[in-house]
Amino acid sequence: MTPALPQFIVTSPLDQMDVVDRFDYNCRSQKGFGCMWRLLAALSAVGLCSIELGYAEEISPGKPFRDCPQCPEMVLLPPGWFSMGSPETEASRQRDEGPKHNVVMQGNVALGKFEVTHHEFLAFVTETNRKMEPCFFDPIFPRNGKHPAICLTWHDAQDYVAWLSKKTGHHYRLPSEAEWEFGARARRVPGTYQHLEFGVDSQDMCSNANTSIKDCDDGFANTAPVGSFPPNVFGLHDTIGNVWEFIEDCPTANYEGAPADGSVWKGGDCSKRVIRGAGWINFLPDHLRVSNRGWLGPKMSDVMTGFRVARTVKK
Ligand SMILES: [Ca+2]
Ligand SMILES: [Ca+2]
Repeated sequence: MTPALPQFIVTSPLDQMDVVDRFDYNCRSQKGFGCMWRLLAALSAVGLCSIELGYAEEISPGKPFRDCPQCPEMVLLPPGWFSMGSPETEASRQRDEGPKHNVVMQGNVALGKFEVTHHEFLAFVTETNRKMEPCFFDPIFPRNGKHPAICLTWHDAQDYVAWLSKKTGHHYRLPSEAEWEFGARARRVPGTYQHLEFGVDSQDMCSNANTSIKDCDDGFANTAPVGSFPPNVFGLHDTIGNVWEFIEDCPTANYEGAPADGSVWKGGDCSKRVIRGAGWINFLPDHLRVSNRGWLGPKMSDVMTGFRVARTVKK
């Protein structure tokens, strides 16, 4: 019988020292196998060892998978908790980013490793003979099939995930806002600022994300092929920059009453939908902070907004 997944606690953004510190704290009053299991799970979460996590499907954090040849590549997020939102002292902070609150993630959601590409979305458009805006086929700048899909609406994204679910038999959907922020907060370099994925240094951002920062050159004037920049600790690319990403949730005035379990918040102004992560057209520091929340009408589309998929993983 596979032991139940231990409830270890890591912070996200996380690094190896975070995990070791938390392990020490969690195990201070425990001894024996339970404590060792916590350590193995913690080390597995940061890629230092591999253990069977007890999922009904053979999926584990850090190992990308794909459910069909046309499907987006996915990465399972590890269990853990994080502090969602921004502190009141953060530069350019907006009121809808608070209050900061802890969110516990159960390790049962995978996110797209990349933003959905034009080629991936085109498979859906072609198979279903879907009518799209001309801009979807011919944007105002050069791009190829590996660039993120743009000029699509939140409803287009919803129909795409429904198509994926029917094709694969798995539950594809858009990420909740908490799932997206948890995935985006996994910093790549230990020691960088916790409220940003990469830090506030322009060169650091330029080396890790496609934006419109003016004082350095990230190599891309418009969208970039997905995965042109390094992944974060969870293995996700382009959470910050490249294109804004549609979220399942509706915008809210603040986080008062927000769920603490990573689920979609059933409320807010559903004449709009949340978008996160900013894009190739944005500058530091306002929109490129990982806490920043944007919105777009569900029937609106533009050359700056795309999405990444989420998929529920059975445990
Ligand atoms: Ca750029
Ligand atoms: Ca993005």
